[in-house]
Amino acid sequence: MATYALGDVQGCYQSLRSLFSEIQFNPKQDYLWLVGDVVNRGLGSLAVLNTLYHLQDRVTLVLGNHDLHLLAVFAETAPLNPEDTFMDVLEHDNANLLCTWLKEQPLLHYDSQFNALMTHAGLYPLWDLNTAQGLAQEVETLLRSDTYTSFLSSLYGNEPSLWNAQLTGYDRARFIVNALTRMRVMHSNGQLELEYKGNLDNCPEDLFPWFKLPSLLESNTRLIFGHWAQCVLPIPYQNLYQLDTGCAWGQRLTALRLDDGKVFSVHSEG
Ligand SMILES: [Mn+2]
Repeated sequence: MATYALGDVQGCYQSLRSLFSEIQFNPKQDYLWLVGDVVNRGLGSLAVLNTLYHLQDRVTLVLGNHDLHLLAVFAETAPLNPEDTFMDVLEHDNANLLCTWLKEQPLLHYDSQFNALMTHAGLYPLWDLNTAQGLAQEVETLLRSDTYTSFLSSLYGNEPSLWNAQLTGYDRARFIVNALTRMRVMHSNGQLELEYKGNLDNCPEDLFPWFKLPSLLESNTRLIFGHWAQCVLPIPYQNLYQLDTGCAWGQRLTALRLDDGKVFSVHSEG
């Protein structure tokens, strides 16, 4: 029995199969964690989602920005973008089943046995573990509510950019979602800059990768995330495990075996 955390799959079904083979994944014994963005960009979003749905007792998935975008498009609260590749999900008879399941997934997972925290984009520096858990639950409650389409329609936008515990309503929810699923760099005061999507070397001097600011996470807690393929870090880098190794961009799909820290990866096969 082993537990594997996988980086951003982004609809790359053949790569997922290849990684399953590499880790000799046994669905009767092993468990999978996924850092989110399981769909979009690759050509197999439906097959990936179907696979995870059928493995669901074995799967712990935190939602990424692309997963939320699929939910918003399915709910007809956001337009399909030209580069979106999840039409296969939207057009399938099981679209409702798959999207309903996806909608019930968390935005944050913490496991005390592994002392590991997983989110899509990382941990916002002004939040400790307890705070982040509570805030993620606020969004999960909205996603599971009867008014979730209204929430999804309010999701898009970069403001507010700075956390304030007094935020309320959809502004509060939008900040939480942006911090958990879209964050890459920020100003030193914690103000998110969501437009910078480049690599670490070209990061403007007045901006900092989120993990360069002092963290409120205990240093022995492992932080597992993805989202930023251009942020190339050793695995691990201190207590950070950046697992997005650019599968959607023709690079690699990576898995971390939580039990012993061994890292596996395969070349992207789309
Ligand atoms: Mn992402």
